[in-house]
Amino acid sequence: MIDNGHADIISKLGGGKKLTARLKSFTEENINEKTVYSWVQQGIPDRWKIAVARCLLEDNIEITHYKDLLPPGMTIDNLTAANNSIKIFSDSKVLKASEKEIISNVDKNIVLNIYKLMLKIRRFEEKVGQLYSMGLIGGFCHLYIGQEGVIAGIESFAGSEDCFITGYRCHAHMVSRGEPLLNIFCELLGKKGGSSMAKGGSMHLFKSDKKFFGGHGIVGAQVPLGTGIAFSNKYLNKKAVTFCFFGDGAVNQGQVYEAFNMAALWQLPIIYIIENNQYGMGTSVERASAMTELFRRGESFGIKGYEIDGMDPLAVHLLLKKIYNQVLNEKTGPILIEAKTYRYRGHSMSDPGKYRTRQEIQQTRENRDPIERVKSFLIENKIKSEDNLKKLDLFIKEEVLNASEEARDIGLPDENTLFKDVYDINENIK
Ligand SMILES: Cc1ncc(C[n+]2csc(CCOP(=O)(O)OP(=O)(O)O)c2C)c(N)n1
Ligand SMILES: [Mg+2]
Repeated sequence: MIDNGHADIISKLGGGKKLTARLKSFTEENINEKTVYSWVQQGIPDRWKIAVARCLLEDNIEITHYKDLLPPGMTIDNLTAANNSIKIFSDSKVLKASEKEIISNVDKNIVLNIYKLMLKIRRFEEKVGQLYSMGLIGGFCHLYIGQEGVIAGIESFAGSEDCFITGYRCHAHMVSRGEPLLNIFCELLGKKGGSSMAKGGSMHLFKSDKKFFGGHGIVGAQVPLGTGIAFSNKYLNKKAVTFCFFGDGAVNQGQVYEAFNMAALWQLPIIYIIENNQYGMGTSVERASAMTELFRRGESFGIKGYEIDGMDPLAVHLLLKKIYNQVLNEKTGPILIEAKTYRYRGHSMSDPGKYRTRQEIQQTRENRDPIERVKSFLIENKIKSEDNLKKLDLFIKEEVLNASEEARDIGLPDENTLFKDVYDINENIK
């Protein structure tokens, strides 16, 4: 019987004290006993109804009489089905690692490798920016400067069989997969020896033998494509995780959710990584997204989500490595990561940048820069001296400069390769 209060339900669930503890463990909310007791008279408020319905369900208590516990559109069948397969309450959460945890758990060589990779990416991208300004690179060009911590943290534990796919901001992913800088410069400059035979350019870097599947210009398209790669790995019994990167703008594309559904349904080995740099082409997340906790966007498919500070590459290494191992070995199915990051340069090289202040960029650079962060870690923990790190920077700068000079001296591709590998609707692939 239901009147205004829910005394009956609360007593069936063992009383207010027991129910309070149970709701706390479900939801991590600090609900107090007095509040739960007040429901005896006042009824259970809407926001707690599903949690209570779930308790009834778990205790095999008939809930048909308590239909008013369910929100509009939800039937008892829905609830039962959800309880048997996916969780109603996602375990999505924000991940954090303290300096102490990092010091005791991350190997020094890994810290150094992460630093080297980030520096290589940054110096490479700075050079690309220069070459673009000199008119040597055609088409669109999107730099990754500021976001290096995300890819470097992930690359530090990824295996050579794991697959990577991203959007058009893809130079860093190609560098991190180990493609020689010379080949990437050649691709950007449209020269012979370019990674995509000089036909892809900045947005379409691709190297399947390094398990890097692009470089895609259509916002969000990499999500169903990456999901397909993960499907293939599962179908062929390959032990590999797919890392599928996309932006905070792409997360609002419909195709992302179609892909999430399939990935969850088929329990595919994929980690989706939203690189939330806070802006699309010029629109902030707050202006573009109705729900800004992007790591929770997979919840309705039962995909667990985690937010992480993408400007803290050592935390990315430590915390995501555990999740990666679960996906790889325990076959947990898809996971969604939101890496909070920031790009210092414009959306592309032709962005006037009027949608944010210089001060915002400067403050992020000064306080959150991933390279400076790891540099301080290396020095403070006496892994490398400041002098050592200066030398390393000079070495990397020279490596980048040499590759770029060499690429500039290389000729254009032969004319007869121009139409090779190009899809022709009449003659298929030439
Ligand atoms: C389907 C589609 N719509 C629009 C565009 C134009 N466009 C290119 S990049 C971009 C913003 C994407 O932002 P985000 O996903 O946050 O990635 P970011 O550039 O920040 O890395 C838009 C709207 C496109 N390329 N494809
Ligand atoms: Mg963005």
